[in-house]
This record gives sequence, C-alpha cells and structure tokens, in this order.
Amino acid sequence: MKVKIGEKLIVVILIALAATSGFTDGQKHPARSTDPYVEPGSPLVRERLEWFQDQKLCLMMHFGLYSTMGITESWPLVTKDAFWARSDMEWTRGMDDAEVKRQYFALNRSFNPIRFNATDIAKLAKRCGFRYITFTAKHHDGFCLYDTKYTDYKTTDPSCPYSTNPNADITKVLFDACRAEGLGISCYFSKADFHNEDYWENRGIGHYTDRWPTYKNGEQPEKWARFKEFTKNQILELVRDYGPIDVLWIDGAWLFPWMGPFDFRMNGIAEEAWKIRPELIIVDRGSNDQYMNLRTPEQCVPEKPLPFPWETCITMADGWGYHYDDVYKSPRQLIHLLVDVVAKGGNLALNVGPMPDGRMPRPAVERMEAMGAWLKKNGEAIYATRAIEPYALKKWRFTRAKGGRVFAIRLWNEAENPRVSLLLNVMPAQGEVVRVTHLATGRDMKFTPTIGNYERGVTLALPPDFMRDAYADAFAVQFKSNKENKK
Ligand code: FHN
Repeated sequence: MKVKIGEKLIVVILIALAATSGFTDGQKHPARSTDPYVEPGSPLVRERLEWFQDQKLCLMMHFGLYSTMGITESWPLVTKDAFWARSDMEWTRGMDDAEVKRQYFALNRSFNPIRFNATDIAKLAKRCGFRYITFTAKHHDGFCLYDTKYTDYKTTDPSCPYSTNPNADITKVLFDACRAEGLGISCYFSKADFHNEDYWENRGIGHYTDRWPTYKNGEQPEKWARFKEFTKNQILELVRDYGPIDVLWIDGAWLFPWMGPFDFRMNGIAEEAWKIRPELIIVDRGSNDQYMNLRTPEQCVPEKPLPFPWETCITMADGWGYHYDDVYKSPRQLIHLLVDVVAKGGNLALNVGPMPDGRMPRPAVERMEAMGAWLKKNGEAIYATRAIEPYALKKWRFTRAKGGRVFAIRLWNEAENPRVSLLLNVMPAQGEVVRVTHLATGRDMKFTPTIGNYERGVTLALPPDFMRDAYADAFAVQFKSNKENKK
C-alpha cells in the first residue's frame, strides 16, 4: 500500500524525535550526559582504558532477527513505540498487536545467514583500519547469537535453521576470527530481554508493552529476582566462555531509577566479571558509577573534548540493523566524523548492519575501504593520539600524539582545490611554527607566517604537483615550544 507523502512525513518526524531523544519526558540518558565520571578503582582497568583510547575506530555490528526482514531492531515489540518502530513493517498495518509480536518472535525459525563469514568480516575490518569490533550477542528481543545455556531462544537451538551451520555460534566464531586478526573485542549485551517471561509476562503478548517489565516494580519480586539471576548468568557466561573480551557493553540503559521504575545495577555482576578478567572495561550504559568505565554517547558527537574516556556509536546508514533501502553516509562524512571525534579525544564505533544472508552490504564495504585507504596515509594523526587545545580552528582539526607530536588535519569540502597556497590556522598560544610535514607524502612544506585581520597562522606554499586528498590532509606541525615534535 503506497504511503501518502503526508503520512510518511509525520512518521519521519516522529522517528526523528524518538530516535534523537530515545527517552520520554526529557529523561536524561547518562550515556550522553556529562555527569561526573567515576574513575575505575582498578589500575588494570585504568591501564586498559589507555589501550582503548589508542584504538579510535570500532566496527559496531547489529545483527539479529530484525536483519532477516530489514526492520528496526527489537523496538517493534514495544507497543508504545509501534508508531515509529513498525513504520517499515507495512504488512502489519491494522494487525493485532499480539500477532505482530508473535510474528517478530517467530523470526528465529527463518534466521539462516548462511553467507556469514567471520574471517571475511574480520579481515575487512582489519584492512580498513578498524581496531576493534562491537557485536550484538543479544539485543532487547532476547534472541541470543551465541550458545547460551540459559535459554533455547538462540542461533544454536534446533528451532533455528542456522543451528546446523558450523558458524551457528556466531559470537564465538566472530570473536575468534577478530582476535586472530589482532582486533579488540567489545561484546554488546542487552540487560532488557523482551522474550524472557520474567521480564515481559507471556512475552508481552496481550500486554500494552513499554520498555520496562509488564509488571510494576515490587509487584512480582520473584520474577524480577529470577530475571536478574538469568541476566547475571548470561553476562558471566559471555565473559568466561567467549573471552578474552576487552569491553562488556551493556545496553538497556533505562533500568535505573533516574530513567524509570526499575533499578538493575551491575553491582555483584561486575565484581564476578572482574574475577574472570580483571582488566575488563565495563560499560553499564545509563549508570554513572564505577561500572560505567567509559561514556557512550550515541548518534551524536559531543561539542567539545570530554575529560574522560568516551566512545560514540553512530550508524553508517539509517538504522542499527540492515534495511533494504538504507542510505549510507558518504566517505567524506565518515572520515570527517572520525577526525572530529578523535580531535575531541573520543573513539568512533561506526555501526553496520550485516545483510540477512550474513554478508556486509556493498555500500558499507566501499566506505570502509575508503576509510582504510585514508588511514593508511594519515593514521599517524589518528591512532594513539589525544585531544589538544585548540582541537579545532576553522576547517582544521588538531590531535596530539602521546610523545607530543602535534597534527593538523584539514577537512576538505568537495569544491575546494587549492593549487598555490593553503592557510594553516594557528593561535598564538600554540607557539611559533618551525616545521610542517605533509603526512601523505612525507614532504616538508615551505611556509610564511600570516597575520590577517580575520585569520592568522602560516601560509603553506603548495608545490606544483600538490594534489589534495579527496577528503582530508594531515600535517605534522612542529612548534618552537614543542621539542618532541621531531620525526
Ligand atoms: O535501544 C538500543 C538501540 O536499539 C541500539 O541498540 C542502540 C545502539 O547503541 N542502543 C539502544 C538505544 O540507546
């Protein structure tokens, strides 16, 4: 049925509102806020956070039942969010809410991504400059992409056609393949589980479901206790049996008293996990305590550097899971996004939804390759750097290597094509420039100090054969005050 333009526009606006806030009544999502950051107590975790902040670029993947139909992940199960979450489920228009849920939950019987190849994905990520991956072992819909002992709702159960495939324990084969390529492992796990009947009675069928349990807090203490035990067991089996895991990325950030009626902390679970892997970085999204070892804003970049470790997760296309009509950000947008995030001291978890057959979408591969080609020439200005003031001047972003070497990255828009000279904006506080080296060619640039009415810095004299990069060019800039900047 053709959706009328007016209807589509309303849905788009509603989706935008829901997606940006993600929470009603202006509830503050601590993952996005700058609430006080609690330093991890363990020196091992603090040291591991240094390693984490060096990595800069993560391939995040949302893969699950929703991928089979190219629909929104898990949220179509929430009656209250149906207005936006079911917008690409046209066949359910007018369908009884209970039937929609039955059909979504039954997708496990058709999940069969036989072209999924963990080694191909790991090699692609490595080749394209990604340093770690984040993978959805279980999303809110409760379907486990790993061989959990605590539910049959999983890829390795005979109820799922993929269970006969040698790669059925997707999380295991992917983590192993990525480790073999030297990539870090971040394990996404949702605390909320809409399929678990101790969270949603009767799996929400016959209930007007919201993101919280179908019962009121305190009404079903045994159910809530049983659910927390189930969740603890699943988290610990991932840390124990799917390790070594570098980051435990716990989603379901609304199970805190400042977000709603339920309170599910990682107290006790984290301590058990740290007994298994003392250096494990734990991200209990939504908390602002010692179990939120790094802040995880989402679909946004903080305006300025944050004074603690952070990683923003942003979709390469429209949604977290694969959609058949996805529109992807351009290579330029993605490289500028990475540079902006890194100049503010953060990591970018760039999300791609694998296709129903398990392969990575061609448009995503092309963009990843473009990022990899750029990082091959300019990665020294990205990896293992930290933020520096100023982190941005006009179209320049600045980063600093831990040894002190300073980098200036010029973001190009499509129309720009300087042939003779290029102004490198510099502030007096940065000191006198004594050397500028173009990373891609290794050539030192001739320059003259420039103080104009509106701009100041040094004007680089571009050699006749200078060809700007398609997206951005990085330069090492040695300031008089910065002794460390020598090659
Ligand atoms: O509700 C989820 C959403 O589906 C997606 O997984 C994002 C990715 O970080 N996390 C939650 C929204 O904050």
